[in-house]
Amino acid sequence: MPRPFHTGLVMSEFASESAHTPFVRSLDALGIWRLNLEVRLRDLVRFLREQSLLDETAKDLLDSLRQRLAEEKMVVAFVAEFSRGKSELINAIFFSDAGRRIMPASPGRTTMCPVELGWDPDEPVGMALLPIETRLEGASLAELRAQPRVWIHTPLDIKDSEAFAKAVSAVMDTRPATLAEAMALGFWSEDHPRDNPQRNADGRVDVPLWRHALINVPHPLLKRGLVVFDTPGLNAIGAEPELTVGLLPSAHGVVFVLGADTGVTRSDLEIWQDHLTSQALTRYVVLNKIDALFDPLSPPEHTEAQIAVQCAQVAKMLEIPSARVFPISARQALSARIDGNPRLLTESRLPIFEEALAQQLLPQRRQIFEQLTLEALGHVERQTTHHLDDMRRQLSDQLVELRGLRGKNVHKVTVMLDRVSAETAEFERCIAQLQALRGVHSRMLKELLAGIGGDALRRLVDGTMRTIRESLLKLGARKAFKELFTELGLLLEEAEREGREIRDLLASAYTQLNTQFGFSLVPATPPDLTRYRDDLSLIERNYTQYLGVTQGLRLSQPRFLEQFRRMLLSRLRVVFEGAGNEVEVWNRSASGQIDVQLRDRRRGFKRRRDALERIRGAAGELEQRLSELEAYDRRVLDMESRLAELFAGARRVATQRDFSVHEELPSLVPPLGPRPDIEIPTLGAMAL
Ligand SMILES: Nc1nc2c(ncn2[C@@H]2O[C@H](COP(=O)(O)OP(=O)(O)OP(=O)(O)O)[C@@H](O)[C@H]2O)c(=O)[nH]1
Ligand SMILES: [Mg+2]
Repeated sequence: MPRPFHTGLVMSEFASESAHTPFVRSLDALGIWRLNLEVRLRDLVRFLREQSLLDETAKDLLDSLRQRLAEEKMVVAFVAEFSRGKSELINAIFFSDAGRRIMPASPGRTTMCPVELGWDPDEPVGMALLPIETRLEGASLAELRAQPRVWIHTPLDIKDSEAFAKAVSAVMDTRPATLAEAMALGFWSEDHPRDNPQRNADGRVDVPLWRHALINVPHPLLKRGLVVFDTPGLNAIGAEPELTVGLLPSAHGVVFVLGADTGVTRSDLEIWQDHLTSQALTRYVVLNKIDALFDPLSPPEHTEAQIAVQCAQVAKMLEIPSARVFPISARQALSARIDGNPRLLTESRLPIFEEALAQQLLPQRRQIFEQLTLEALGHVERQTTHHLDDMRRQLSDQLVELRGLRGKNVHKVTVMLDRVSAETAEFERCIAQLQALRGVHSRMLKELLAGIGGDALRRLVDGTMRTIRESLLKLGARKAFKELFTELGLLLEEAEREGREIRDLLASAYTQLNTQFGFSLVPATPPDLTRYRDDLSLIERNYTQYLGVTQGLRLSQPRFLEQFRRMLLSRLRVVFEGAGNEVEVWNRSASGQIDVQLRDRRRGFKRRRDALERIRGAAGELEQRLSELEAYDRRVLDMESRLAELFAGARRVATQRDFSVHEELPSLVPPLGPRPDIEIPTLGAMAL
């Protein structure tokens, strides 16, 4: 069998071989779908901008959606007791194209720190290692990510897979440490002797050199937004709480690996129960090393039956349906892919597992994007339609007004000019009311935002931490935690109530402004914060789970408690900042609406006056102005139909179910050219 790849391959060659796996194909299709959608949204934004229909809020909304589409990551984490074959499995799924093992995989403890594989084009190709000593400072991983200087950076030569693998082998690095040091770093605990590492002859123990490794490589899959986490076996999971409460819960899929040679051991079961039973996780259980069950002296059916029995046992012990257990051989799969041996690959059963990943994980991601996109499109479409309807209404009023001037004498025009001046003065009286409204509105908004702001959060969290510190018993900690989340939920409820109050204020002010000054202001519904409440419950579940496990006891160490506090605060901040942003966008769109209408109306008055003055000066002006307005009216109609086409196109792509068929781009609407600088006059028709 010819070897399809030799060592020393170029990264771009990865794609051709990887493209055969279903996971890769689906991820690719998801990538293409996102790209198509991104193109559609870009066209829509361009058109809206050219036609001056893109206000700040719509722009923010569409920009952030496009950014999410372009940058959104899909995180898959591999978790298990040591030596179950996590790293080997990652090699088989993602790195077989390198023609060799990239992630180190060997008997015994191998991967010593969590390894995050991803691609960020703004960073150089390479590896960044975070020294383990950073644990002593209590800073969370999330905080340290933003400080490139504390990481050790090593460039990676991805063209040379030998050198690549050699550099990556740094994730195995350890160094001897005294017991006191190991204890301070979280690798030795008198309370959990079973988890402690073996002591060397000199009484010291080996501790990992690194706390976290980031590998940044332009692998085709990583380029499509996949992030893969390889984690070290047991002990380190407990020692790094961030893994449990931050990383694993936010992963889109978690692969739990068991060994067919060992079955479900007590420590496998502990990891499963302590870390992977949260409802929100999409979990896959892999029974690896089925090749170990192969017995040359027995018929193949015998091995087959044994695999089935083991899978059933695993399912029973983990309390999951047996269809969620995937028997595979990572080693066979890797070697089959390196050697280009399809029979061995089928035997390894890896493709069945990959198919399952592809079938479930990716459509889930797609659905989330679809929903976000449809919400954003709906919002922007309502806004632009409203704007265009308004334009047409004003145009038709103006046409009626000017048509009424046909055959009238100069005196009539002068009378009309006076009326315009009087109306302008009358209209400008709205300014005082608008200012008063703005004052009340911004005060209410400020109060709302302060209620869910960083200070409020910190106060609550710090209070809880004090209680936890004082009540060293786990029970007290859990109770304090439960209360914290009840309080946090109340903050969101209060924000919603204040949001409704703002809506009521705006609604009554708008009604008055509309009748008195001819505005067409519409109050928008305040944002529904349910999503953030759901996020809170998820965080609560993860943290409560963490407090419930043996590792929770580590909280009695001040350093871990501090790290725990920072992590919790930073996760809560993300939730509350999200809620705050949504409230702000909603409020900005309310004030934006007033600004736009005010500006339009003022321009309208000015244009009307200019037009009338021109008409007074020259007889031909009236007809010319009328035909200008008629042409503009046709143009607005045209804009409407083109926009409808653009929105429909974006929706079509967003809701496209079949990943593999991607619609031919761009049957795009031909350019309409920028909107001419004709101002549309406003205000209702005046009888002459
Ligand atoms: N027979 C057999 N051995 C395997 C298989 N998969 C992995 N192994 C071997 O099992 C050992 C452990 O594999 P690793 O990939 O290092 O395991 P790990 O889960 O990453 O372990 P840690 O990094 O220590 O947490 C290595 O020697 C692998 O070659 C398999 O499918 N069959
Ligand atoms: Mg490993």
